[in-house]
Amino acid sequence: MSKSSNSAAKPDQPYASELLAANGEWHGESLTPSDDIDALKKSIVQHFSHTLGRDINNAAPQALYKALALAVRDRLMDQWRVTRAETESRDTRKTCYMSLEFLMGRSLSNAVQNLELVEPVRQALNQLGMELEDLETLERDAGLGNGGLGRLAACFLDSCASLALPVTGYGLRYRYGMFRQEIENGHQIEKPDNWLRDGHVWEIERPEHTCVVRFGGHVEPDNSGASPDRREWVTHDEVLAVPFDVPVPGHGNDIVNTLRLWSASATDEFDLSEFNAGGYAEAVSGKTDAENITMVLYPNDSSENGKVLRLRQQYFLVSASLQDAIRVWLTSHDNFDGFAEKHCFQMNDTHPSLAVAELMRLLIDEHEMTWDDAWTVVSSSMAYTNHTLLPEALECWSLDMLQSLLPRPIEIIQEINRRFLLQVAREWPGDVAKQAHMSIVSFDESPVVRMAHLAIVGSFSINGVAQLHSDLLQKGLFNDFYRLWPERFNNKTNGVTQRRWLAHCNPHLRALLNEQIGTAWVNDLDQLERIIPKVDDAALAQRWHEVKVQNKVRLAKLVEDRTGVQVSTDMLFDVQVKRMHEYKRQLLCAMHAVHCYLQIINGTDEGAAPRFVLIAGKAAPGYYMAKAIVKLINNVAQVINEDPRTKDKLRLVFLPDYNVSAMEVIAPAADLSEQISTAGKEASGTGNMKFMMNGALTIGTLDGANVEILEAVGEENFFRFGLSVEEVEALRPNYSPSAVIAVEDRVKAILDAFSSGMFDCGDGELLSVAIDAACSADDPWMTIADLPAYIDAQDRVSQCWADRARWTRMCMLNTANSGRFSTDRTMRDYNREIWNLSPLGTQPLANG
Ligand code: 26Q
Repeated sequence: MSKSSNSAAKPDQPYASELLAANGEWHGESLTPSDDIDALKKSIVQHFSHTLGRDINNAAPQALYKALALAVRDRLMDQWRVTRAETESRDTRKTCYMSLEFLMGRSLSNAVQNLELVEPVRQALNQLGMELEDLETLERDAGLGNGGLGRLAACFLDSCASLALPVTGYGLRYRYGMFRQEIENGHQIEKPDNWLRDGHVWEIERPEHTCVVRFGGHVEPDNSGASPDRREWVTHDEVLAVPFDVPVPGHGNDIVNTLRLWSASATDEFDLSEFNAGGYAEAVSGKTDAENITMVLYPNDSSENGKVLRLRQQYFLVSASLQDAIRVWLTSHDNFDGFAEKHCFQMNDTHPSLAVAELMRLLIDEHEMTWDDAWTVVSSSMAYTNHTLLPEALECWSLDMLQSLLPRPIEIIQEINRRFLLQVAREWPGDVAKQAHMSIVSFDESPVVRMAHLAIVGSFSINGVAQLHSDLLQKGLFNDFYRLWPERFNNKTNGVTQRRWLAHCNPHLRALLNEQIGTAWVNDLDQLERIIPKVDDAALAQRWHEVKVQNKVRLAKLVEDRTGVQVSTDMLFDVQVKRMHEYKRQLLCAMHAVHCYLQIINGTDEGAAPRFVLIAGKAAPGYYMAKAIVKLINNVAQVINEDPRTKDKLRLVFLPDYNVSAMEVIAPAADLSEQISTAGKEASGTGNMKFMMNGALTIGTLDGANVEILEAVGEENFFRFGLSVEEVEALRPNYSPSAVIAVEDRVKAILDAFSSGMFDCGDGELLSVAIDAACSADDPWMTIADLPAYIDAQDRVSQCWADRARWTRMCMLNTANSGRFSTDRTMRDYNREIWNLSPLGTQPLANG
């Protein structure tokens, strides 16, 4: 679509004329063709007055945002149609990325940027008397994810579109996304996130592609003779899956991929028995059961494990998505020859792993394939990404529940398992323990289905998300499977999209980089290395520093608006933002803040950098300990911030409601990035990459992708501390926090301060729960073991901070070496080693 398809005529609606008259025409210089600006203006005004039916005399800001968003969306539509037509009609391989979460954040600024319309839009708005930044912030985040895994899926979509890879995202359209977090009296309070309340401009409903998903019932033999393996699933519990498509624009390449989100809707077949008994209203209200399926995103919460609604969500997603892929295939094929070669179904963790059974069911029961042929298709098109090593996070579903909700899929899972166990028995003859250990269905009295085992058995590719994590999967958690099928295992280190996480969120640094090395880095992040020869340029370093200060001003304002706490931009901005979890050890960060505070009140703080410690993140609503840590941080913050002795020296803030948009303000302003998980527990981390890209220095353990960040930037530009994975495991049996406390005065002083009641603020119970857990020899996270090394590392940070030239040079080197943490690199890796897609607009690969 051309960028200036409309003529430059002045808008002719009365309200539009008023709008222009009121604000005056703009007469500035512009590099953008004025017809483009005029066309945008006309479109904005047209949507405002006609699509939205609003009156400029009392323009609600939301309507102004929407009018702009619609004008931008219009410019995606033609490209979207073309991309969809090519993706669906080309007889080449495509990927369906299946995920229960897509944490998209805001879309307007992303679309404007990827369409390369920033300047025309800015000018059109200026001429209408508005600012792009003001309208952008009116958009609600699409918070359809918990954290890392969901945001990763969103970054993947951006990179795939930008690389012109035919990848469709499949997810759920939750009515309520990730809860909003409020802090009351130091406690986390959850509020529903009704993100669709004002409508969502970025989705197009496609009722014509509605699918039916079935639940419950029972299975009967099939007498049709269509396939020997076919069975009849008799059920009357049907739910409609209605797709809502969200455009995913590539950067500057005319590609618009699709994120297809399914919404559950009741069929119009009411419960006839109720209906005939005169219970019309009762019959209709039965609909809510079906519609509840996509009502709410589950927070990542072990207390929610095993909930039947979550299982319904998972099956609903995979059944609808696979039916959709098959529907598209059958529009241009009359059999399944070649289907496996032309599809890859990438499962984002085990959440969509029922896909293995569901694709078997669809092929055998609905498309008359034999078991063996169907298994060939499934096991050569499914791929599984693991995101966790924590055993408690591995999904298991009770066999009973599966049997009553999904009687046919569970039958298939049992048969997959039966055949798999024969293979195990051939490999390890007579080793029943091995069979018990590897079995998909556990050998317990109340058996459970281990979803990771199902995913592994059904997939041709199994990957971890950072080198260390992938190594640990092969050596530990999945070792038996690795020994059986080494060729299936691989690593794909995570990344983040630099379009959102540098170019968009850090406009001052973007401008400086553009001036120094040109703009090619936006699509080729390795170009950032061209900064390396310039890191000793003092004038450039000064400007780099000034950019950071500007970003700190912006964050300081956000912090003051949300918490009332004022912070100076002269302070070291020391930031830990991520989900609240014991393994991430926010407690370590809080304990260091207490250490700094004690030094100040004891007058022993010489050499300590003035610090603003910022912590943010949501605790799962049922995660008692994580909530206790939130309360602890808030109490410590209150004491520190109210003590006049800390003025200009120390601030601690817990920023409520951390989300994607908050991170867009936080990452560019951070000086120090806290990546301090217990070694071996954080699969990768992606916040670590966002901070590095924006030139923050990392204080971190050798965990997840931190290892690769350190490798990229060098020991001298990274504050490494703490036990390694091997050291953690070696120490664990003899771990004794009290032995550490006995020889470490600094640690003892911190714990004494807590036990003195200094931070109780009227209720200290929750605090002692958190502190006692850390002081227990059974503390799995070994916080106290790493505390002395952490304080030492923070002292090195303080020393370094005192030498601003050195500090800034290190920051520049961090940005310069962040190229490999682009999801463009990650997606090329997936494509080279798993997907094998040929980019849209090119000739298919020879084997494609
Ligand atoms: C489980 C059961 C019931 C309901 C929800 C869940 C659930 C939901 C979300 C379980 C896990 C998640 C999310 C996990 C996650 O975000 N993992 C992170 O993935 C990132 C991307 O690979 C990594 O960088 C992080 O290290 C990893 O923690």
